[in-house]
Amino acid sequence: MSVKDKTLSILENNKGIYISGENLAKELLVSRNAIWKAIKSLKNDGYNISSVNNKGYCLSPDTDILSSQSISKYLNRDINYFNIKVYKTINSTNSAIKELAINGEKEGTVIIAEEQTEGRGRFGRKFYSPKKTGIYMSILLRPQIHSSKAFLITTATAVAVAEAIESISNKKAKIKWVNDIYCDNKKVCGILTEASFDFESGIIDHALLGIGINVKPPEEGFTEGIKDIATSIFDNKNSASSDIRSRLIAEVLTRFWSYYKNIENKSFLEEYKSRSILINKEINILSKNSSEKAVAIEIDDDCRLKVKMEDGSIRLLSSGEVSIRI
Ligand code: BT5
Repeated sequence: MSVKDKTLSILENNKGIYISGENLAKELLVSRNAIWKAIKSLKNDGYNISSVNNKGYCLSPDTDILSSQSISKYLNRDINYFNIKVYKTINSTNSAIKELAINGEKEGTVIIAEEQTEGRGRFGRKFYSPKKTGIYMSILLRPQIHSSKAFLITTATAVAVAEAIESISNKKAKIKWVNDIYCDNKKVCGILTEASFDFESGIIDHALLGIGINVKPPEEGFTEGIKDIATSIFDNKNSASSDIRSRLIAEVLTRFWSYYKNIENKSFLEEYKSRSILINKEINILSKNSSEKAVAIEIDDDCRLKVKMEDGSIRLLSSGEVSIRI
């Protein structure tokens, strides 16, 4: 870690508290001039750090900038599995992590962005990713599981996100099969898992787990196309603490990791089923060229949605094939 990164780490852990340049220099075993340079560079990055003679430096408690330091302070020390990289703006965190995956990057690398210019959903759809109010992150995974079980990654993540949302807010989080999280009957989160596997064995080489969460209302509101279906966890940007996104990321990572370690045990499946908003509801099954009505009956242990069609026939839907509209 550079002096700048280490300085930020100390300031993040002591937000609102003055620390003298001398103490910072002592702790990091560098000169006071090196600390001064690090602070200057952090200020250039937008950090509000006040410097007062005889007191030292203080990071404003209102700081709302994502960094690996702002997130790591909420991660339990034994979760040193994640290597977190944060970008101000990026086209898509899934696209960025794909490049790393192809170049052999190891499991546990996480790319997070303050904003995405080309955030992606499933089937080529877009994911609106405005700056400063949401979480856009992708995790590189190398699970040694068969590609037919890739759905477990999305399922475990949906439960991890729903639980994480409830741990930092007073909202109830529900799951819309297969990859959406809903609060107050509107979508707050979408999950996009893209996997590449060995053709001969069918074993996954890498999976790119993308998670997009609307945490606070976007500054310019939701776009026309989604304003009736999308919402954010917090209704008002002032009702959430400044570091809420960092806390939420840490909660998601921690919960996801605990499920992912033993993913084939499916310990999250019952929770997934119980949070479903589709059961007993009339739904529209959308595939490439058609829309059919049905009633959702249950989710089975392979996470397929069992539905009753209008003609009374029963169908089992797999996640990769269809979308559901309520
Ligand atoms: C998803 O697809 O919801 C998966 C979204 C995954 C986004 C993450 S962000 C980090 C990573 N990098 C990426 O590029 N992507 C991942 P799907 O189920 O296909 O839903 C897409 C649909 O959700 C759109 O067609 C809109 O109707 C709606 N939508 C778009 N943006 C939204 C938003 N911010 N909040 C709620 N709904 C949205």
